[in-house]
Amino acid sequence: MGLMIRNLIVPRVLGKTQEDLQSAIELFRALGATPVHECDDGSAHGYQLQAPRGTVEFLATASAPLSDLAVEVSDTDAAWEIVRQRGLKVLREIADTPDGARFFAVEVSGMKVTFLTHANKGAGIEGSLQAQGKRFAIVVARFNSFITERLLDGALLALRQSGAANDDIAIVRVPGSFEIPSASRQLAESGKFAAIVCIGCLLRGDTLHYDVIANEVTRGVGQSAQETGVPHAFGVLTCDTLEQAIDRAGLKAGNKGYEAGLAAVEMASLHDKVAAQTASMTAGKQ
Ligand code: DLZ
Repeated sequence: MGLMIRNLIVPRVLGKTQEDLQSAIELFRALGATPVHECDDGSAHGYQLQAPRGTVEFLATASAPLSDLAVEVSDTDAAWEIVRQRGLKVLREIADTPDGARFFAVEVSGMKVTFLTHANKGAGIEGSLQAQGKRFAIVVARFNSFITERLLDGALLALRQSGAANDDIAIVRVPGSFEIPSASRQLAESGKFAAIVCIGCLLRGDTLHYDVIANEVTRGVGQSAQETGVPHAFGVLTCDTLEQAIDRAGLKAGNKGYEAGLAAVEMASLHDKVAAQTASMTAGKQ
């Protein structure tokens, strides 16, 4: 007969009017759910959201379940931040369970929802794209500013979309890519920034010493990252032609400044997580 089941839809009544659905819809969209279907048969209005995976769980228990809905997330702490910003009623504070899961529970539109991450099964630590409360510096070369200003726009967009406040983003301009490492090193050594985004554009046609400069900038930025411990994202284009650079600054090949901005946010988050994880490891073991 083949695969008969296509989808599991769990209807939940959250109120009598469409307004009663709003806070739940907004929360789930903020967490990445995609709206897939909206229906109205005159007596009910339905708004269907889709997550990458859905499972149904049948429970055998003497006690009532804690929640009406359980949502598995990739990062419980990041979801907790999103939920807290909305001032929802907290039913259970974020905590670890004895079997290694991490969870919390809130009430949204009268619905009790548990958010959880299952016990780490060796998947490893991963940074999240949460930049709230963190300070970032962007070092941008003026040389080939036609390109680097577009990369800067991309980096700013990535930082803001990840939650960084405008006041927490410092933009530092340097003459050319060659100057990026020394400026980023000074910023990193200040200890004020969670990560540095380096932006430049080297064109082979523009510089006789293209390879030498490209190698030096890459080495200098890497060295600054390794010796200061502050993550540096590399948004320095090394291209043969202007056309290639234009493609990488917002046209065919995306915007490398945007990608560098996201990498900076992720690495800043990972930096904190690794520090927290290693600090909590049992002393004396290696
Ligand atoms: C001098 C120079 C040249 C020829 N080409 C580039 C380039 O393609 N991209 C870039 O970012 N900078 C270039 N520069 C400037 C050098 O990076 C540096 O600013 C100057 O040599 C002054 O130290």
